Amino acid sequence: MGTDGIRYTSLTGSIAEELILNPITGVITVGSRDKNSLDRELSSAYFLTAEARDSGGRGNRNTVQIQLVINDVNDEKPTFLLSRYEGRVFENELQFISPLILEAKDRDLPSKFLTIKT
Ligand SMILES: [Ca+2]
Ligand SMILES: [Ca+2]
Repeated sequence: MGTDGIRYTSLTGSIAEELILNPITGVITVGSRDKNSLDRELSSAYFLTAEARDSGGRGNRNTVQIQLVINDVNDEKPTFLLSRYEGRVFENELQFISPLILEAKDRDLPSKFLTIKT
């Protein structure tokens, strides 16, 4: 049956249930159940194993490893390290008694497009 008889018969791994393997074409797509299931902030890469069999999916089998890399998007908002900040300044003064510094962090990767040069 040659190449025409090859079927892509299984996809296994920690997030295999989130993906769909077309048994005829071998195309792997993301399932539509939950688009938030691929979260770079949880894991930036996954490993899967795919299997192919000849003779219409009933013959000899072989497997291949797949590394799926999750590229980052800016989907996390900044979070402040404190829930509330307080500053104090004497009236008629221009400077705070002690510096008032906000600090926030963001779980996304650093942006490649927003660089501030001084
Ligand atoms: Ca962000
Ligand atoms: Ca992100």
